[in-house]
Amino acid sequence: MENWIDKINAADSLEELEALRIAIFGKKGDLAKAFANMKSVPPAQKPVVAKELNQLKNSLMKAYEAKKRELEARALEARLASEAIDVSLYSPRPQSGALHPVMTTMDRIIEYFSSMNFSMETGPLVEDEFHNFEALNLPDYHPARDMQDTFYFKDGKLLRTHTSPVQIRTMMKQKPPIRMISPGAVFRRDFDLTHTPQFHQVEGLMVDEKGKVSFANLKWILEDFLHTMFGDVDVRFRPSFFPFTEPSAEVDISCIFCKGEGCRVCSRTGWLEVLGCGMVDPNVFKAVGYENVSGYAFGLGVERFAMLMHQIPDLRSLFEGDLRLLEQFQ
Ligand code: 2NL
Repeated sequence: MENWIDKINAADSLEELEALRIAIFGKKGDLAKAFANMKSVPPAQKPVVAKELNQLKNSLMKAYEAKKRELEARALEARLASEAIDVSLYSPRPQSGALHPVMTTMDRIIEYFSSMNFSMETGPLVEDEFHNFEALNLPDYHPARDMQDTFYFKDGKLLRTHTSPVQIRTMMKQKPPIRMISPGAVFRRDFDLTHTPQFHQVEGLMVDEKGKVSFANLKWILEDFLHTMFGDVDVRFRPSFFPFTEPSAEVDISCIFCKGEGCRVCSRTGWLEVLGCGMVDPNVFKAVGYENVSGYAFGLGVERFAMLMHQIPDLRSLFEGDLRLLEQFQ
């Protein structure tokens, strides 16, 4: 019985100590056996033996409890050490996405026109012929309505080919004055080096009582807008034609790559076309039920703006999802 104390003191793990507990204090353990042997002790000696046995039991208990506390404390220390977090440890930054350059460009365009008190309007991508064509002075024999350029559905509906139907819808539900932009996706059956079937436009429209909105107002705001977007560039207006504006103009900036010297990007002209615009054609106002008003409108392609602002040479790199391009815009 005596060396149990030594064995308890020498125990090096909680498992080892538990085995000792069962061997000493268990139902079939040494102490149980010793107490059972009391039967064969002569009655006169029983009190003395019983006292000794109880003292032995108490000292074994004490040794066991002390060892248990010690081993448990040691186990806790080990766990604290192994689970500790080193907050000074280097950790790589989690991968995070970023807005696509077409969207950040669109945001900058929206930001400019918001600062000029233009409201932002949106509308459906699936349109009808009236809002996408007829109301815009594009009669049904007009080549722009050709199956070649437009995605048609079986029921005669179509994917909008520009965001102008949003202006038509806004004019039909609101009275002048109107000062709005319509940013969004548009669709054309066109897919080659410089065209994608889906791209993005921002169009603008300002309408007020007849005589209040002039071509001079249009010229001023587009020049201010282009200087905000491209910095110190020259701006020129060239006469042009759109079915929905009269007079119409296309707007160029001096080439930002060669500063107007002439290079491959500007086809040696020194100029880059960036906008179309004009005074809203009276037939458009007739279609939406407006009388005695005048207004200007303009439209631009966001992909083209993004490419020029970030000097991206190939349109396709905007849509291939190549991380080497996208990571440059984090
Ligand atoms: C371009 C040319 C343009 C418009 C869009 C417009 C809309 C209404 C009435 C009159 Cl509701 N005009 N939009 C006007 C002139 C040009 O876009 O080159 N876009 C990429």
